[in-house]
Amino acid sequence: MPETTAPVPPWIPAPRPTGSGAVDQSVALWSALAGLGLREAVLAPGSRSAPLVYALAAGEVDGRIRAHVRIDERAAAYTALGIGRHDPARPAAVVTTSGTATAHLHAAVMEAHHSRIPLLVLTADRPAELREVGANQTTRQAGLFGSLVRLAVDLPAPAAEAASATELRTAVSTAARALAVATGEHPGPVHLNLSFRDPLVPRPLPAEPGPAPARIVLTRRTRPAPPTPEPVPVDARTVVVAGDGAGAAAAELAERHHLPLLAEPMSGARHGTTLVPGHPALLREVMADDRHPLRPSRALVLGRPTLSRSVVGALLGAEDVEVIVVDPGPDWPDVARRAQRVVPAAVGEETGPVDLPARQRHLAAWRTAATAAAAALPDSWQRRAALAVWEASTAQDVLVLGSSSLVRDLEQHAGTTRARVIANRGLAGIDGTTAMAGGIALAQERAATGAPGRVRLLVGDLTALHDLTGLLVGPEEPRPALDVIVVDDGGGRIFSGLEHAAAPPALLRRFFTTPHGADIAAAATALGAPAQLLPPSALPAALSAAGEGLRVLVVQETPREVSNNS
Ligand SMILES: Cc1ncc(C[n+]2csc(CCOP(=O)(O)OP(=O)(O)O)c2C)c(N)n1
Repeated sequence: MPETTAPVPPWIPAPRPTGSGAVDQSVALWSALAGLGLREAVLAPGSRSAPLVYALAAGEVDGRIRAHVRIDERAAAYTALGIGRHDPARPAAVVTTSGTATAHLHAAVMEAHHSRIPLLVLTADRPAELREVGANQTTRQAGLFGSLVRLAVDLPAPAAEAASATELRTAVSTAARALAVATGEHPGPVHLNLSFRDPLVPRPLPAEPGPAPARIVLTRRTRPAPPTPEPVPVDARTVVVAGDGAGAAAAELAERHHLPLLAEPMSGARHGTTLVPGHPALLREVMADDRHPLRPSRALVLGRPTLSRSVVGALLGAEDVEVIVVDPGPDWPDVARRAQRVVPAAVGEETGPVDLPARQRHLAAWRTAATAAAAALPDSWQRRAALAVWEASTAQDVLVLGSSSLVRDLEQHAGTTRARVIANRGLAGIDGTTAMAGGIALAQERAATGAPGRVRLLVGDLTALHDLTGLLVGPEEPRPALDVIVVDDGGGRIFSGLEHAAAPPALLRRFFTTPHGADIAAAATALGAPAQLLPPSALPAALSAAGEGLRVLVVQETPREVSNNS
């Protein structure tokens, strides 16, 4: 079902009275959001949010917003986050009932804030007369997300039987503002706390429904224009660092000036002729030696680098390296607090004459030395599994990476890619990853004009176990077409590579590695996701086998029992 972009109407029809002010208001709200281009809503079951459910089926809204239902609110929120990640111009709404349900959205809201992903959070609440009096499932959820949201509105409940013209106009204008802010200059999450008074369901109308306005103005805010590039100095000893979200601009900048490109896997810039694959190990050597011939004197930083200490600490923290950050947002990355300039977008300006052959030799030296430094690192089956998934991903595909060692294996050892690579690097949580990838897969399928590329998720076993409910997609729900590849090495491998490796083995094992003994393939199967258990050698063939729907490939070095439950 490819998407179409309909023009935004200047107004929406006022909802036909439903006998419930809460449902009237919800119809107006969805109708406004649909008019402004919102296409997807992820809902978790609950009673207080019922008006929003009934309203989705109302004639004014029906068929314009696709609904997805998830039992776990965290999975619902991460699914919505994934939809917004796929196309930030088309964010999704997540809807919950009141009470503890709202707290389960917090992690996804945090990630959306730090990753600048639009996300519309709609929480249902009791009206003012039922707050702070011990009413069931009623808590202080207005403003719950604090400074993590770009906008928080606690909308009063409309009148019980019918929403007034002012109440409807307020809901519509608030929804329009929320969507505009979420997708505006500083994209991110917004929160509407919606109070609903009984009745929560449509009811037979009284004989004389009150007068309703014929139509309600729909505010459309102009999208922010892309920033104007500003000149930034470049010379032979400049490198380009591409972190999360850098995009192709980083690769273009590096290529135009023949500069070494140090690009993270999910930078959107892991391509081009100047990419230095395997840069982290080399950079450790380079930055440890003041007189190293490859030592840079300037770093242009695009996107937000988080993966390698050799980049974030050693390079960007070095006294002899001038740091220029290219970022349009107010929360630009500058962990070492050494950025001399921040520009919203950049165009390189050579500081002197360019000796092209010398620059090409310099670049070749970077690439050769990086390959040698990477080759000296110990091999692992986990790395080979990660590379198999990387190499299976073509330009039409999306590869979603969990947070942990696999993304670092790829940063160190993967080559170029034209696939879209996505990771929750906002806070690098191991939570919600499967649900987020599911959201991406749903959006990918909807946006495709032809056959959609395959969406694959690559995660460690703890990350997979942390979000098992991300696999729980009910039989009546649109099903994401997603391959979940779990590299199951019996716990968190990452900690053995950090300073904790020096801890007593029993302590490292129990408190950091966290062995679990869980049968992930069986758990996935129990949740309705077909699963296979396989050795690393069988992964390439399993990846190329035509996958349909949601399937889980659990890779173990020596599978406890090679099975095929699919
Ligand atoms: C929600 C959350 N809790 C804890 C962490 C800390 N953490 C980072 S990586 C990791 C272990 C991940 O293990 P696994 O998914 O098996 O990947 P591996 O390290 O084996 O590659 C943990 C617990 C986190 N990032 N997010």
